Amino acid sequence: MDPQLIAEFRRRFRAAPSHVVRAPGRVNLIGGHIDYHGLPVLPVALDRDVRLLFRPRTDGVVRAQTCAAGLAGASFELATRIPSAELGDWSNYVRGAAQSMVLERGVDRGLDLLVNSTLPMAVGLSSSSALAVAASLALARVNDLELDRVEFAGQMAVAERYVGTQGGGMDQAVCLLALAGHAVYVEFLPLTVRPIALPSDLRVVVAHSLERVEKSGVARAAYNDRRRNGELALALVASHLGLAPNTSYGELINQGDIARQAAAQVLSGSAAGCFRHVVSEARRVAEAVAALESGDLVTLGGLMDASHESLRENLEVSTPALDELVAVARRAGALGCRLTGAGFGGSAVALVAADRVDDVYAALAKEYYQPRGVADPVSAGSLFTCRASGAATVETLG
Ligand code: NG1
Repeated sequence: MDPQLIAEFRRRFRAAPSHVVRAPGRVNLIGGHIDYHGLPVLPVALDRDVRLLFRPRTDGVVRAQTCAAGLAGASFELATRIPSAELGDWSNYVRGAAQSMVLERGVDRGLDLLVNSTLPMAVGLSSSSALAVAASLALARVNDLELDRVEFAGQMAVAERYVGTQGGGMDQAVCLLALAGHAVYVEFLPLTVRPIALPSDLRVVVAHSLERVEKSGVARAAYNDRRRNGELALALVASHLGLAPNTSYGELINQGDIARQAAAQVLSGSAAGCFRHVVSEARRVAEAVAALESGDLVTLGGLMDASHESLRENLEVSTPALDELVAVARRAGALGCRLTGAGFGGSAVALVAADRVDDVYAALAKEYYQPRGVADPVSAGSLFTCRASGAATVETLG
C-alpha cells in the first residue's frame, strides 16, 4: 500500500487506516443502454480503481474525505434517510451506499474513509459505481457482515439510484464479480455472470474523447430519457400484441418478427429509435459472445462498430467528437470501436490486435488528440490499454 496515502489518512483523521478497498472501474465491450431493460451486456473490469482507506468508528458517523483536488469532505450520520449533498457532489455516492446499507443490512457502525482514485472521473468508466461499491464494502467490513456478492450487486444497482440516475446493474455487477483476464457476460433477472477468457493477443484500448460526462447535469436527464422512451416503446408494442403489461424486453424479443412488425406499426420518433436500438443491441451481444468464445475477433469487432452506429443513429447518445474518435481508431486498424458507458461524451473502447496497438495509438495521437491540444495522450491519461482485472477486494492493512 502506498505509504504516502496512509500518511495522508493519518494526517486527516489522526489515526491509522485499518483496511483498504480496491474497486475497479469498467469498460463495456458491447451492450450499450440495455442493462436497464434487463438485457445482457459484456463488460470488462479495468486495472484502474477507486481506493478507499478506512477505519471503523465507535459511533454511527461517516466521515468521508477525498484526495481529489478541490473537493470538500463530508460527514453524516447513518440513518434510513440520509440527506443528500447538492446535486453532483461526490459524497452522494457514499451517502447512497450508506443509506442502502442501513435499509437493507441494518448497519449502525460508522467509519472514517479516504478516497483516492486511479480511475478518471466523469469519463464513462464507472468511477461512480466503483466508489459506491467501495463505500458499501467498507461499511460491511466494519459491521462484520458477510455478503453474497451476487445479491449485493443487485442491492448496489438500486442503491446508486439515490443520486438520481435510473441506471441498470452492469457496473455494480462487474465491479463485484469480475475475473482477471476475462470479460464478464452479465445477465439480469435474475443476475448471473459468466466470465469469458480474452485471447492473449487481443488488447482492450480505452480512449477518452476529452468531453466529460457530468452525470448530475444534462447527461442525467438525457440518460433517464432514453430509459423512459425504451420503456414506453416496450409498453406500446406489448399492448398492441395483447401481451401482459409487465412483459420484459427479453420476452418480447422472443416473439421474433411479430414484435418487429408491431413496432413498425405503433412506434414513431424517438420511441421507435430506442426500440430499434434495444432489440438490435441485444442480438449483437448474443452474437458477440459467440464470436468471442469461438475466437472470431473480426466478427466481434464488426458487432462493436454496428453497436456504435446504433447508439449514434437510433439512440442518439453519441457526439461528433466520439464519432471522430471511433472513426480514427477504426481507420488505424482497430478490429472494432464504439462509445462505451452512457455516451454524451466520455470514452470509446477499441479492440485491437496486439501488433496493431502502436498504429492505433499513433493515429489517435496525431489525428484526434494533438489537434485538441493534447500532445501526449498516454501520459495525460486519456489513452490507455487495460488489463482485464478481477473484482473489488478488501484488504487488512498491517
Ligand atoms: P456510466 O454512466 O458510463 O457509468 C451508465 C449506467 C449503466 C449503463 C450505461 C449504458 C449507471 C451507474 N450506469 O453507465 O448501468 O446503463 O450507462 O450502457 O447508471
